[in-house]
Amino acid sequence: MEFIKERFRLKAETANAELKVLLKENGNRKIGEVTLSQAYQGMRGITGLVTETSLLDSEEGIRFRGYTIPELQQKLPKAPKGDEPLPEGLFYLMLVGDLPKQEDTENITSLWQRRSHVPNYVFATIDALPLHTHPMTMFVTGVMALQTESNFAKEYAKGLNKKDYWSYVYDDAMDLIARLPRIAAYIYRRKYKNNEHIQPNGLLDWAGNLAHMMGFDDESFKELMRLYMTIHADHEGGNVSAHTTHLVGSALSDPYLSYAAGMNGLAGPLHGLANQEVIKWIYEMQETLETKEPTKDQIASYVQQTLSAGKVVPGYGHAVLRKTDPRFTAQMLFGKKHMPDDPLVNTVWNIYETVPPILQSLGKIKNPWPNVDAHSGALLVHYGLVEYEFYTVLFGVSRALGVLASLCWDRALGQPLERPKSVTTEAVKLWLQGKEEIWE
Ligand code: CMX
Repeated sequence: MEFIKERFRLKAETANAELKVLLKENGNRKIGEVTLSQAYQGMRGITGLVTETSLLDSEEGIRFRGYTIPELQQKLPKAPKGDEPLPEGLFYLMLVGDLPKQEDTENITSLWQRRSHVPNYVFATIDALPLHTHPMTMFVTGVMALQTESNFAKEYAKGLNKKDYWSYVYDDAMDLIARLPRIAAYIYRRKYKNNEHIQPNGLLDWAGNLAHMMGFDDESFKELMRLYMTIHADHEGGNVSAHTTHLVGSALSDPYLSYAAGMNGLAGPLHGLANQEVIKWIYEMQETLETKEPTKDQIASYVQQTLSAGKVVPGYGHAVLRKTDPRFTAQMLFGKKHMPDDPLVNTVWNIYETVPPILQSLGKIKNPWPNVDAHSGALLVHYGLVEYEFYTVLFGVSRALGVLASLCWDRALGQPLERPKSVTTEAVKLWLQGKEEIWE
């Protein structure tokens, strides 16, 4: 058994035993109440999910297995001469629950390299789509074509003991994560680089190889990819991509089906697609104002135009966070280190100084601060990755680490089919009139 699989098995075995006792002794304790507004308004603040890999604090931001992003930057293993954490290490941390050693991340790099073969029919399936297809549609199509490779689906069809679900989900998760950079890079080169593809480099780490296959061999771009793949990986369980992957997986849909479903959610403009929307919005602002470097006053007037047109300011606001997203801050620090004079990056920082007070003054927006998507595009543009429709694919490759590590835990802990109760407004009205008992 692979070393990481064996460590995960041992952790899951202990966790399962602890959970049985915990639920036996405390299963009836209440962890919250649900208001009518919550049922109607996107279930904000309802605690109804268990996700082991990360936890989001509205003031402080994300912690992965207890570690903040700056702590991960300090404690996770790095590439030779690199400063940024290797996403392999974050995956280990999320799956096993402990900080990895350098050799653990190196071993994961090798495991993913060995598992990274993508059959030709997957590329042919992507090729069948017209070139104007959005990269996220190509990406999900590629993942779906790859579903024929699912070990879980094959074994389930033969008849699988539920105690062994986790083992095949783990194998699928590892295969899928290993193959995603190939698929993403293929889409990028097909759509934007004249179909001229670049073979993987067997000496590179997972994120470094993605950069290489996309055609970006600059060392600091590889560092950006390592940071990018780390900070976008997970944001606890209730966000659309994580929750969808978990929900679809609860039907015992295999990891390919579950992850593809999650990616369809990530492709929405209020979620991961916001990263392309931010750059698109900045380009439109530059065009409207006829300047590449708008002043803060000009930005403020453009923000007002956006709001009066009934649109959202992309990259700002969050369903849970109530402060500047530490994923934004991590990217800002990367920008200050690698490209402090880049005009677009400086515009992102000027927007950061301009937008929050305007949003705050509206009185209805719960979080006027930037989220992860407000910054990522400008860093990519700096290195020449200007094709912003592609950005959500990068987010998606990273998000695989968190949602698939979580899916392994879901099956290892025997999480059941998810099926919350819904009500009709008619039933609510009757309940308010005292004519309906609390519904079953
Ligand atoms: N610009 C303009 N209006 C905004 C806004 C923004 N950035 N953020 C929130 N609002 C509005 C909402 O649309 C809502 O308006 P109505 O009452 O008229 O419907 C009101 O403010 C209250 O919303 P909220 O409770 O503060 O925010 P939600 O939890 O409903 O929504 C989010 C959160 C992220 C969807 C929202 O802030 C938004 O649309 N932001 C812009 C898109 C974005 O950046 N998404 C990426 C999030 C991170 C990620 O998942 O990648």
